[in-house]
Amino acid sequence: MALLFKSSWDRADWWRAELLKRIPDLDFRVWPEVGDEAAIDYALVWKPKPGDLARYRNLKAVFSLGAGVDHLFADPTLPKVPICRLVDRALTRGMAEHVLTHVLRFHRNLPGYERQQRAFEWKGLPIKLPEERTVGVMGLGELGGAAAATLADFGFGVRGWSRTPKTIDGVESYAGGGALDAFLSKCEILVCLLPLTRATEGILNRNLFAKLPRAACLINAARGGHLLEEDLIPALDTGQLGGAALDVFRVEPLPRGHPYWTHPRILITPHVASVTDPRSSADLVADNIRRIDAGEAPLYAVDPAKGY
Ligand code: NDP
Ligand code: OXD
Repeated sequence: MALLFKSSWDRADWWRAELLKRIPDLDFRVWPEVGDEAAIDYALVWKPKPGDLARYRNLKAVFSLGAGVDHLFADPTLPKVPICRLVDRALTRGMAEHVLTHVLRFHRNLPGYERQQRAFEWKGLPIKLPEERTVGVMGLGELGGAAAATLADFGFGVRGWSRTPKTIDGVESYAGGGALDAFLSKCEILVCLLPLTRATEGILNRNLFAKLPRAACLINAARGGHLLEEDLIPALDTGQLGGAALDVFRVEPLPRGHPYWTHPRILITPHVASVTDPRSSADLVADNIRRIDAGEAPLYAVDPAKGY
């Protein structure tokens, strides 16, 4: 069986080594050395160009090299085969770590101390206990659910928002559009871990910011498309938002002249909140290949109607 690998970000040699350990007879092909297109059974891809996948007419499934599948559904010619996302304990742990790091940074007011240091100022800033701080997580799936649980274990007051209600120890669940305002009303730190779909595109906008407590901080580790870019700086400059930690952007890498680079209240990381590691992620891809070959349904196939 043949698998086509295409990504300008992930390491083909690492994936080849990890997948061949699990399926020694796998014919692992790296784009553009595709060979006979009709022989390709599986595609393992990150951000293929629209139209790229339609040429492989015997595809049995498409595997995303990430948890998100928005990069695949952006293609109107996407083959009608199972589209599987990555779910992996290392990816989940990495995201929980990213979220905890940034929540603690805002919670302990490190941005304030960085500003004071530049002004040679020696002054303690107000401090709160974690249980006096409310953190809200938008999206309580594999990643958001684990991040929320980690924050709750740490002692924060945690609430989460998802499409359907959730039961997670220490996390107050808010579900559906009707509960969004109530959810937002107490979030001093807001974490976005939603998938990018038609329903969530641009959800982080000035109307939403206005519903947060004043000086709330934003952590966006989901997708750049969730944020209405032009609404962020005005919200920071008026003090409605106190700070933003952004890992994802509409255009990546973030263009050199973009105002986010130099804004004093924005911290940028280059889409590294949690990075796919083939040493663990190859388990699911190999498992799914075996399942499909045995006529079974693959794991973590997304619902095209929902888009995630
Ligand atoms: P999941 O599909 O497991 O979870 C998605 C969550 O969002 C679910 O709780 C779902 O609700 C909720 N949701 C979806 N649509 C809506 C909506 N319209 N209103 C309210 N809630 C909604 O995804 P993951 O947790 O695995 O991943 C989340 C995203 O994180 C990925 O799509 C990707 O964009 C991003 N990501 C970013 C990385 C980075 O390094 N920056 C790394 C990996 C992922 P319900 O449970 O009710 O269905
Ligand atoms: C992902 C990502 O979706 O890396 O996994 O953004």
